[in-house]
Amino acid sequence: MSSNRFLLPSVALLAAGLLAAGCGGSGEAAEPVATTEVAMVKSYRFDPKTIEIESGDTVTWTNDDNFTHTVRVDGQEDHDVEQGESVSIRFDTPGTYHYVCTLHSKDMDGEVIVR
Ligand SMILES: [Cu+2]
Repeated sequence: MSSNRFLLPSVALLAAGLLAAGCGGSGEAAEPVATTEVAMVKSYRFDPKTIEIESGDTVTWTNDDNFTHTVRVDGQEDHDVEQGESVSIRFDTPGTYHYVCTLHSKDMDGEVIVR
């Protein structure tokens, strides 16, 4: 599932994330994970919350929770994802893409960083 190809370069990012978490208090550290698979896990979370992909990659979100969720990348259409279903979105342009579940937007959001 998740590739380890960015493991070594991520060490510095991880340390920075831990420092930021220590200072900020609220909100979890969200160091990017190099993967194209995101699960909607119990309950009301995208896991991992921040991912890093290459341009042209397709990200698949799979709903492993007991509720219907959605994936809406900012500025794009909303996709309903029922329990056990998944949705795939291709990213061709480098950038940072924020997305939410529009049903639970206060709890469920994440980011796709396209290199
Ligand atoms: Cu949701």
